[in-house]
Amino acid sequence: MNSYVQKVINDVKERNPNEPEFIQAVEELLTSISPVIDQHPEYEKADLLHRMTEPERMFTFRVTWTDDNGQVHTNRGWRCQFNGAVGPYKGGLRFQKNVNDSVIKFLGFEQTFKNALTGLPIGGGKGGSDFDPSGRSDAEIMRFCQSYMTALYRYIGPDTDVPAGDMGVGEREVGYLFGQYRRLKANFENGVITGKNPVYGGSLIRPEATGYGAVYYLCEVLKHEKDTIKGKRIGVSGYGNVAWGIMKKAAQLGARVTYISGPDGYIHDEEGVVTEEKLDYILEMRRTDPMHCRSYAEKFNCEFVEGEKFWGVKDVDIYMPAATQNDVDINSARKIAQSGVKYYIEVANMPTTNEALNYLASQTGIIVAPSKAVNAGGVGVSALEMSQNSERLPWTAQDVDDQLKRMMVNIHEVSVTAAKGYGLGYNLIAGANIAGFMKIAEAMMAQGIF
Ligand code: 2IT
Repeated sequence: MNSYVQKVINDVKERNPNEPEFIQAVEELLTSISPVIDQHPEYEKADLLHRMTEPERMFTFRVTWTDDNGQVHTNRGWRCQFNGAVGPYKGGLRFQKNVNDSVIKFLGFEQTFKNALTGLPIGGGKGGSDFDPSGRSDAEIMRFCQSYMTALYRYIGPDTDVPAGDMGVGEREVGYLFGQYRRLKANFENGVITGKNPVYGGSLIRPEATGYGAVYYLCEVLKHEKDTIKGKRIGVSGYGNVAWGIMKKAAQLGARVTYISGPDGYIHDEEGVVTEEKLDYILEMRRTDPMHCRSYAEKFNCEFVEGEKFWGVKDVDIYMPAATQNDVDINSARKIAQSGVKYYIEVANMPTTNEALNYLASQTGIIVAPSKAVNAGGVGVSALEMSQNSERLPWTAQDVDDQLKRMMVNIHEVSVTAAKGYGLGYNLIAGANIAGFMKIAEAMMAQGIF
């Protein structure tokens, strides 16, 4: 490995000792762009890698709110404005108990390169809170969101930093957050946040975009392998918004999602989550009980395996981890390799440990696609939402979907080209990392030293 890359990885470890997820994301990216640094000594002179691994700005704030019984609670809020070299900071808010500095920082780092890959002018950011929304009433969620936005609104804006949803933040939360922003600023800047209801400026297809984009990207991989999506069985971990989009698009294209999973176990539905009734139930199950998917098996009379993950089952053609970070470790990866599956398409942000990812990509013959490329359609359509807001003209669903498809074809294409340019063959991980990195690197180099 390049010695400057090695030094920066060591320094990041030393500087961020309690941030394993952040270190993991940095190590993954820097390892893969090492050949680029070999060819660009000017990047070391400009100390580009230390600069790129330190957020431009990151802050925490207190979020106090009152529950329905009059009890006051105090949570911590975060916003990480990681890199603004190619556009206003852009990235979601995650409301989940396990959110901490490391999680926010890794997500902001990943977001920077993902957003660069979309080809649209958006920098990288992320935020959230350790607030646990489960079991909270609508009124509690509203008060929490209002308090959160009261602390944040001075530091964001349509040309500054544009949050969106992530885990625990959907259209309802985005609505409360935007309402409070509008109230505090006494204006209508709906480009300040994406993932809105279309009735006040949200984009059509945004709810589906991450999942649809992932399937469009998958189609490009299959095309490259002279294969087709028709008839394919897909195992998707998770059953959130992203997994739902995958199920819907897979069904439209003649494939089917036959395994899904939740924190409580996994479901095997050999017929696939393909009917409108089943797809609607996925959304309802998510809304009413985000921790359990068992009820799907009861309702549709299929197998439920309690407390297990499905990695390793042999009756699928494609694995798509779409739950959360580090869902697949080396043990799961070994089972996946033994299953004989040919495609491993990451969807959630950093769903695979580095050990597992390296193993799958280099020792198994499985084609591995990285999340920062595969899930970029979500934030890509968020950028299209920003365009619609600034032109004050909503686009049709067809317009958005066409752009999304083109974006995913392009992300695959630039990744393939970038990897080939460094003699790495059909390496989608290195390709995505190199292509995203080069865009950020060139923008930073052009803007002087800071
Ligand atoms: O991880 C992600 O890309 C998101 N949560 C979406 C971010 C966005 O700004 O739409």
